[in-house]
Amino acid sequence: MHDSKSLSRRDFLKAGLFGTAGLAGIAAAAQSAATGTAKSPAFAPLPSVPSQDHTGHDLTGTVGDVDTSRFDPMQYLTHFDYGRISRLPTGQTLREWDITAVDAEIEVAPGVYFPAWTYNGTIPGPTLRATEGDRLRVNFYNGGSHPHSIHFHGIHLPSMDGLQVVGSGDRFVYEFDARPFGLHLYHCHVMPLKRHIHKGLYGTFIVDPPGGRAPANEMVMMMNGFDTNFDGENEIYAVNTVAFHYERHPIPLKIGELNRIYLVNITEFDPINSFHLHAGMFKLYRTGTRPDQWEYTDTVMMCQGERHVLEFTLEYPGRYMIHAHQSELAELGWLGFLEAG
Ligand SMILES: [Cu+2]
Repeated sequence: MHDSKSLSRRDFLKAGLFGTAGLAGIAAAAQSAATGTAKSPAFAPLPSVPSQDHTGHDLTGTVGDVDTSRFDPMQYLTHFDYGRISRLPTGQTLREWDITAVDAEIEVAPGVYFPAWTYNGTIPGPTLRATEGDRLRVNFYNGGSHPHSIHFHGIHLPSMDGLQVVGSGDRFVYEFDARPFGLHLYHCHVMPLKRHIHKGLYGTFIVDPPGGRAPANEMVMMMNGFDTNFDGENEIYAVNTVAFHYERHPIPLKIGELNRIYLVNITEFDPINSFHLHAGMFKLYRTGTRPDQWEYTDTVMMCQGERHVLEFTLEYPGRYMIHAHQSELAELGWLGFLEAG
């Protein structure tokens, strides 16, 4: 066992009880422990009585907030990028996007910055959305310091699959038709893959069925994690990057309205992640490719790269907890609330 592990894993977000300074202190401490250059950090011991929320849940969450002017998880949740739309001479719809790989500092918990590689400056990158049969053109520019690519899931020519390395300062145009409909994703596919993915090069890619899906309140949730001290394990987990963000800011939903979550697992280092809804059940459409096939459950386990469409309606007013059902992941940031009213 590595010394830094005992510091970096379970202790990490617990320090959040003491706010930004404590959390940053632990991050710095874990970093120095990993490099073996510094002494023990100055951080406060855990309190003997944990704080609780109004439902009686013990809270291990963070204090304060991230700078939402740079990335607002609440906005990301419901923002879909349909691209620049035009029509080809054949009548086919063309959707075009410009995507730039760029190195950036990303705030993954209040006061904790992660030296990331991103698509268009955020983690996740933009949620790209098209309809089955559209022609897609993605103008990729690698403005980052390392070689990258974009690998899209779905059916297309192998030459458009993102295995070709795009060097720093180089460009590549990915062009293919959107198929099949379902919930897909895109991510960098340059080796070492683990490193390129966990650094933040990924986003959600939705292909709608030709007739669309039933009207619903739609949300995108990418389950992700961050190895803030580069020891090969995540210290922070979240949906949509910021630990505990939807715990501090419950997602407002309407009673009786159909909700649809596009749920993607891109967590690196852990073999699985999971999603659990409290006090409700959802229809689970695996990969979103078969509207006639679903299962009815309240928990789903997902390997890295798996994604599912979840549909549900909430009957009662109040806060419904959502979290990873692996307790450790929940305690390290993957926990939030839906607020029905
Ligand atoms: Cu890369």
